[in-house]
Amino acid sequence: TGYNVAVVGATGAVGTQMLAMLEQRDFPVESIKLLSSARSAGQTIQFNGAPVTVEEATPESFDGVQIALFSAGGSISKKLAPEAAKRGAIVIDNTSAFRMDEGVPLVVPEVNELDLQHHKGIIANPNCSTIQMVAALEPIRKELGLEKVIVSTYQAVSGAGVQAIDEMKEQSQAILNGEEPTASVLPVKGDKKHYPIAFNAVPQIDVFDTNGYTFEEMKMINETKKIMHMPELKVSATCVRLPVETGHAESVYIEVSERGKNTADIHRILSEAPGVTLQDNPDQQEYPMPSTAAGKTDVFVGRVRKDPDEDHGFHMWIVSDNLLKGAAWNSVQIAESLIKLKLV
Ligand code: 11C
Repeated sequence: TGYNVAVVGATGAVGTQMLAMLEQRDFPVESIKLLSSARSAGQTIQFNGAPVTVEEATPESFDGVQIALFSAGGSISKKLAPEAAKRGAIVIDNTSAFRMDEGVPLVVPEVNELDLQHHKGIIANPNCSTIQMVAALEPIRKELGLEKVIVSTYQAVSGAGVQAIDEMKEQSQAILNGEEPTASVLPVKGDKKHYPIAFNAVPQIDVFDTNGYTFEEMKMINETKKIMHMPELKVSATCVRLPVETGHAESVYIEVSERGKNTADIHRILSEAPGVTLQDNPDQQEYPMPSTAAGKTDVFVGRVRKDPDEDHGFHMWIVSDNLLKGAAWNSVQIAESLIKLKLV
């Protein structure tokens, strides 16, 4: 006995990891449907040791489906998630299509699992860079209060999909061969200009809003307030892409409400926090890095320091696998929470 599950975008960077997470967690799957755009349909993918053919996603694909995990881009979600919900499926959507909609819970289970109780058929999985940050900040907020967050990100190319990873590798090879690298995907597929990411750092993730921030930065700002139920929280973000394949890193400055706390207090809170691993031992040169966080489901935090001037200010370095806790694992974790809370 299990659930009829559909994965939309099954051939993509996140979809592939969703299947891996379902397998790894031994998720109770009665039947699985692998769905994609017409372009990727027809491929065969192994799931739990059996071959499954990828089908083109249509509204009818969701007849009889109980849990639908979407990660095939915002326009497919906009079109098909309501169709799936109409047919009785609970949609866990990994795109930005519905995140800020009022009736749609935006959930990181360690932070706001109970928001799932208010779902109306669609649940949104937050942006990867937001998820890892709020997972680390919520336990601090609970104990010390939180007033301000300033984050700078160091994001991996896998966040932009398989084509971006390929592009980075080809560019690296070209540069090592003494050739001129070409770029056609990053910073944003379809934008006016493209720059090589290999041997570079690009301060643009997603397109620019009219206020000078990118959409990725605005996602971090708006999603953080929604997930933490803190419309009044002061948040600002600068999002930067680095030539790292997997694992987003973030330098985060926070101001807590309580005065007179120190690094040891933050260490104690984080060492007890669910889904968080404290990795902070400067004596031993121990700190989180994308290379050590990739492939793991936890959020890793290190380099915790009290601000030299601000009594209630702290700095930290937060790293997590953007395809796992940032996407596939958080989505599967939401599905597990739905079962636990008897909402499916
Ligand atoms: C990136 N954070 O690293 C983006 C990818 O809204 O789900 C995730 C985009 C999203 O490029």
